[in-house]
Amino acid sequence: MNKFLLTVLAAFVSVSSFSQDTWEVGSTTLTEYDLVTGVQVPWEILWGPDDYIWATERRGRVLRIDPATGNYTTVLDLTSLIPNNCSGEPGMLGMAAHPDWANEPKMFIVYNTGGGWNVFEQLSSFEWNGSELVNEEVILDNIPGGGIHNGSRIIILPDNTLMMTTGDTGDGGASSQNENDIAGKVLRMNLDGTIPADNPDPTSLVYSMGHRNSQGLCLGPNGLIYSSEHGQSTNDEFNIIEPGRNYGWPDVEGFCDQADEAGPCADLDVREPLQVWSPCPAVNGIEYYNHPAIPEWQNSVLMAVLGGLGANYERLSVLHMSDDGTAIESEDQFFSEFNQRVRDVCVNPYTGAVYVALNGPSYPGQGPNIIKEFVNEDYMSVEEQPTLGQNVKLYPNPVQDHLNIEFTDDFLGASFHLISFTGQIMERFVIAENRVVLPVTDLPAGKYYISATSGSGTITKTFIVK
Ligand SMILES: [Ca+2]
Ligand SMILES: [Ca+2]
Ligand SMILES: [Ca+2]
Repeated sequence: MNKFLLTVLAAFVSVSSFSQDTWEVGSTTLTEYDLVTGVQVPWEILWGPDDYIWATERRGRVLRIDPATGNYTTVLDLTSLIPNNCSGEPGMLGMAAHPDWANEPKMFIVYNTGGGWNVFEQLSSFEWNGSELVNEEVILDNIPGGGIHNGSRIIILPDNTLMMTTGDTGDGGASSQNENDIAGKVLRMNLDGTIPADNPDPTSLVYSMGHRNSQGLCLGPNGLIYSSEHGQSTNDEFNIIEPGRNYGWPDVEGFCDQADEAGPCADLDVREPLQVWSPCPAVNGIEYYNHPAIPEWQNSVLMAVLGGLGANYERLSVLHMSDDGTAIESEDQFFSEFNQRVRDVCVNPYTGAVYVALNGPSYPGQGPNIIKEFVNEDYMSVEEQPTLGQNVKLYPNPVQDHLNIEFTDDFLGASFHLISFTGQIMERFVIAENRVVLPVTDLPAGKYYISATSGSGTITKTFIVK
């Protein structure tokens, strides 16, 4: 038996012997894993064209994560440019991959610079050279920014144009209704930042207007474009984005259902949302789900929900769509038990697993955070993915006396840290052998994680002391 097979077999045995948390979704059982622990406010997570998960951290870093092992490397670090010590809403935000990755391996990334309320926003592309993102090219700069309400999600449309949401920068919505201001809008541009000839106004990047602060954007079926949008204190919205339409803010919030909204609704021909939520639960990243691995979630939009300022409503919402995608028929809610702001979601196209980025218990989010995986293992066993590169395994888990930690060869001579669940480094160890036995009898009961780093990247693994 060769070494690769042995590794796969060992992985199978150790995974199946763990007692992991599971979640019932109809007749499907989802098993929960901590893919990565100890990251700092993961904002965008996406499944990349290279079959890695790419994540922005709001503080200004891009991580590239092996979904099979959780091994990650930091491939871009702009933390020195991020406003306000990376502590507020501005930071590194949305990201999308170039649609022709094989020939043009580039990531498009939105980030803020400046400080205080003197904040700017820009969209840049970076080239992937196989180990990091380099050669920044500015696609669009001087986008108005603020201490709050900077958007911004980006997606690539099927016609290879780029769509970007911008926030009203906290100006009360003056920019949102000013067609000459690119704040408070959905923008559409060619990949070099120029204006597509078939935009609603061929001299403007503006695709739709009257937005407050949209932080969710995804493609649906039949060419539909979905967007989630933060309301002020009521009327979080879920919209279908249509060219040249006005979405009402600040004259109209949510539906055209108040006496004083009748005038602006008619004058601006306001496009009403599909659904609203009041008080605002703070709707965020969205992804269309149609994978057979979780049949109960097919033809739905998975929507990350931060929880609102009172931190009462955090969850992953599953919005079940009508057959034609133009209406929400019902909503299911999951994972409010974590009491964690849910920021974004992405999907493994092979296994149908869903990844969820958590941002801490309260506004505006703080680390250390987890990116969790929820997978139907009955489905995954049909379509096994090979384990690539370095790995770390812990067992037993939960543990009472001695934790066994197995490291692949890359880690020999490197070190690992034992870290409390709130992020304090408790101890550092040098990795001299493939298997390390860590006595845990002196540790108070609770959750911990280890973080091991070699030249090939970092792996974090969570464990529980009983
Ligand atoms: Ca995403
Ligand atoms: Ca609206
Ligand atoms: Ca209304």
